[in-house]
Amino acid sequence: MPTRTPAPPSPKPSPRGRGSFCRSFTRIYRAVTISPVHEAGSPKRVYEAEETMAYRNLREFVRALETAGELRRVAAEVSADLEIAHIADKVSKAGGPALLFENVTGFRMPVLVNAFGSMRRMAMGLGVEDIRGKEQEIALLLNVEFPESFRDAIRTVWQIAEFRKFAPRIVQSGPCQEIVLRGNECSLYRLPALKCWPQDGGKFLTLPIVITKNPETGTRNAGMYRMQVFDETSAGMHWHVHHDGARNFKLHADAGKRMEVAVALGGDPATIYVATAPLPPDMDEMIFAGFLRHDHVEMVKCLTVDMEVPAESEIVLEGYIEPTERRKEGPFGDHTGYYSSADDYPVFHLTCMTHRRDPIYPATVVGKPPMEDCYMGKATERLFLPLLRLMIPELVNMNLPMFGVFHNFAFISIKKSYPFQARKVMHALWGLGQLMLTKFIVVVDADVNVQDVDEVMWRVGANVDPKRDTVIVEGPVDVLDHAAPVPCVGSKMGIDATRKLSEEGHPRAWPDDVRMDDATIELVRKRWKEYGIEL
Ligand SMILES: Cc1cc2nc3c(=O)[nH]c(=O)nc-3n(C[C@H](O)[C@H](O)[C@H](O)COP(=O)(O)O)c2cc1C
Ligand SMILES: [Mn+2]
Repeated sequence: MPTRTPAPPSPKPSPRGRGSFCRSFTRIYRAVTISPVHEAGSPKRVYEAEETMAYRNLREFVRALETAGELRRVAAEVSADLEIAHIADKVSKAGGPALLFENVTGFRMPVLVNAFGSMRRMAMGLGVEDIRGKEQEIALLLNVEFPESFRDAIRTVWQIAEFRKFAPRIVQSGPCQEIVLRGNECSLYRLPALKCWPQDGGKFLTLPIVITKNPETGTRNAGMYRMQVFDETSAGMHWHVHHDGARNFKLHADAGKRMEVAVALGGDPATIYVATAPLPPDMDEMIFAGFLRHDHVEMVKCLTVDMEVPAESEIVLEGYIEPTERRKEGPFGDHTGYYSSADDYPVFHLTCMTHRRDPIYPATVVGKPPMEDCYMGKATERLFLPLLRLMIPELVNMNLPMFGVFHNFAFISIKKSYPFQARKVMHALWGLGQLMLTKFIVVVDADVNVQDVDEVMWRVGANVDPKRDTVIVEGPVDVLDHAAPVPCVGSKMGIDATRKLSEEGHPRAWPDDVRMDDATIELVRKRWKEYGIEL
């Protein structure tokens, strides 16, 4: 086991030497005109995408966080066994900063947690001050829905070609391979993996970018799946059956083939984020990372497997999974706020470990929401909304509230123009990627602010006749849903809280919302000072 050194390294300046806050790519988009789909009918508005900045690697992001007052270095000696997790939980719940633990008992590597643990830090990770900047950029890219002219359509195709331009680039060498460990030297015990909660089955890698390939097409997939450290060279691979990693594994296993896997720890923040993003199967997350960064992700070839990893990763684990081998993984204090119980999962075998000379070990701690993963989920809510509008044009807005841990609740607003349209939208969502797992979908009208949970619940209370306006379906549910009687199989509820039409079984007139008239609002506004009331 490596010995601890008193002064773990601060991140060094980027090797490219483009200034202290090296921007690997800076680009100001021209002012462009978009017609936001969710405001159909409103005048066209000019959208000027903000200047975007990509980080080259994790250490550059750490430095930017520190400069922005968003990171605290902890010099006191702390244990990777529960202590870091409890500190992270307290800080996360208090809305505190990212934490870099520089002195972890028994380890040389500093441990970074909570780097994405606020909307600001999540946005910073994607190179913007506000995540809505990225949402609009994607809306613009995908503005294929109602191209108003042939020119619009051409522009769209061009923009999608632009997207594909950001495929990763293979480079000959990368800092993630500065140190190469094979044979006896190669051990998972070198990593300060965290034990997060008292009943956890062991120590887990909690922020790994797990890279696999579809054996038939060769397409790469990057997904984030926790890995339980079993011993020096093996770890559990906790990919849920509904996720692409599991799908790629099944393709190997069905053919009786051993599967090669590469795991990257660290990398630039966009590359870490995309491993959590629910892209359709067979879409390489690294292209999406390139798009988000406005720059290619550079990848290097692994040394013992035929895979590539982001060259700027902090640490890389190379290995394989046998088609039939399974081992009990868990329990694990999960992001639902409950323990997920132990179950059989495939086993990753380590063949080689490479890392930077002075690696930072990235981790996250999940538990009762809100925690760091919730901000990553919120980024997904924003970035994927424009994509959903391509398939569900009446969709106005979406709130996946943090307390719903992304598969329990979706609050959806729609522009309703025909009977049972809310139901059509529910079924569409239950048919779309990971949204298929949503346990409760609440649909409201376009004028309701779905981000205001009180308002949504007020409309549910007021607008729903439970017998008429709810629908219960059966289907696949999240692996982590412990309320489902059978794992992965259960029921889901849709609640239609829109104004009802007569064809929907509501022959009575629907009342108007209580609202003041414009003349009185204006009168009161003008006379406000006279009243002497301070608000
Ligand atoms: C911190 C964190 C931990 C996660 N852990 C797991 C996990 O252990 N297993 C899993 O299947 N998904 C996990 N996820 C969710 C997946 O990363 C996410 O659904 C992703 O879209 C899967 O990618 P894929 O569709 O390419 O497989 C986790 C997400 C986050 C943010
Ligand atoms: Mn995927």
